[in-house]
Amino acid sequence: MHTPHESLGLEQDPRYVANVTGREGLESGIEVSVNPTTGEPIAGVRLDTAETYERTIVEAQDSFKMWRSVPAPVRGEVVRRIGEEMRRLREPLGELESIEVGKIRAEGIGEVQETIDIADYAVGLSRMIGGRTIPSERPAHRMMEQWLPLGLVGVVTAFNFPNAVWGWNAMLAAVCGDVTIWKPSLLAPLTAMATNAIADRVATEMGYPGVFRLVIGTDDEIGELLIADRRVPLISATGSCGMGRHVGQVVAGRLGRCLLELGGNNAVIVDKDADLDLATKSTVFGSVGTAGQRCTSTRRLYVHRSIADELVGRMARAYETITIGDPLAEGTLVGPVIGQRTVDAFRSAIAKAREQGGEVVVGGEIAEPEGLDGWFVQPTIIRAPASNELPISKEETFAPILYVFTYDTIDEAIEMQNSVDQGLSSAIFTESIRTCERFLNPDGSGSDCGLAYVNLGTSGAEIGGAFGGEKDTGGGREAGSDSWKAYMRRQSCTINFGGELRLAQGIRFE
Ligand code: UN1
Repeated sequence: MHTPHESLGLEQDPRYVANVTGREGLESGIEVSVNPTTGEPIAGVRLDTAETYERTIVEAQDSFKMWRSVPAPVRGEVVRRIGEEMRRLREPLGELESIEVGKIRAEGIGEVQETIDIADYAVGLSRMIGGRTIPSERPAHRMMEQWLPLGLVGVVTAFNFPNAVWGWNAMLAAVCGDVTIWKPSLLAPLTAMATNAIADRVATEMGYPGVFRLVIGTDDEIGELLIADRRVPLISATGSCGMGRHVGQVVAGRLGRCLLELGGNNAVIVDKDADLDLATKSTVFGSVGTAGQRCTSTRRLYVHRSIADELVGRMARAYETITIGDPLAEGTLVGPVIGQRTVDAFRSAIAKAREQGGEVVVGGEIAEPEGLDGWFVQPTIIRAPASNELPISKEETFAPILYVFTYDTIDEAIEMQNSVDQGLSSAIFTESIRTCERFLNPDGSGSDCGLAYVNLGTSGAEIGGAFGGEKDTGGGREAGSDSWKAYMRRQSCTINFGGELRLAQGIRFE
């Protein structure tokens, strides 16, 4: 139905296999990317092998030696041009995301915008990476710290943000002097190829080939090689908690560095004095946006008892008006989920919720938009039983299901919101400064998540803040603030510019 736009140059990529039937399979070394809207194959991708992986890493080590000696502001200039090229190709690239992962057009384009934003940020950073000067306890000594390029950065991404999550990592890594080895999800290899090709082409034209590298392969083969590779000092991985636990252990086993951005199970609290209009609109976007397939999607809603029926009624009415269908069609708000496994997980979660006493308020079924044979589900709201016991809500199901709970006191609401294993994003709607500050209490007794929003939903972070979460979310931070430090190594330098040996701690050794 839709094909990737020719301006993306996919046809020129030697990995690209046009005219696939969908039956190629892994034995042939070709992975077929499938359009989740129609279930039809889009194109195939020739997979990397242990051999091509090895070659990539060996070559990347040479690229790193070249790149690290390029002054940081010049590296920033390369990133600036990459950002410009992303601007130029924002629409076709965003549309490719719609075709390959089913995001609605606005969200596909918005994701590329997120890469553009982080590129802009990285350009500024390239002139600001600095170290501190620290007073020395000894006369005629200077202490300072400097930040040095780290080396090869392995970036493992999930299907749901096949462009921006790479951008957060690769744009920062590039200005920091590192070479990126990107292993994208096999559910979104075409977006990755198109994205990486833009960066690689710009850098190569400017005389810096090989800074942005892509390895496409299975988790079992290429993923395992990458995470176990001592030549790759940092692995930045996005995906499920289970995946992160494995990656974390393998990387720790070789004393490498890990940046993990794993599952979320994000909640919104709506207090009695909230602006319900704002709370409704924000929570609908948070829970059904990207068909509930963001790590930041809203999965739980805690509502003050006095307004619970009113808010759930408004939400249900909003859900009923949502157009589910072709993500590229005007007016569609919810596209397909990524595949049959998600449909199965959706069904199983709803069955469990029912068994556990949950009541389906709206949705709960497979959706069948006319003429489309892909994987669609209805955005769903489930009310927990009066006991608030609904064990399934502690799990992250990557689908548009929202569980609703009722509370009486804000302390109770915060406790429930913090009662899950994951700690990515959280939000509260209130007009009260006391409630707001209770949620953000600097003593740490409020939200236990890496992201906390007031009068905003749980998804849709700007790149300027550090992005990531606590507990089983993995603790990593990407994008803005001082996240760049993960991509560099710190060196504490002490210079004696006097003529005498002076030992620290006043030790005399004469
Ligand atoms: C993700 O789902 O892995 O905050 C990333 C957001 C986006 C990023 C989501 N800026 O929802």
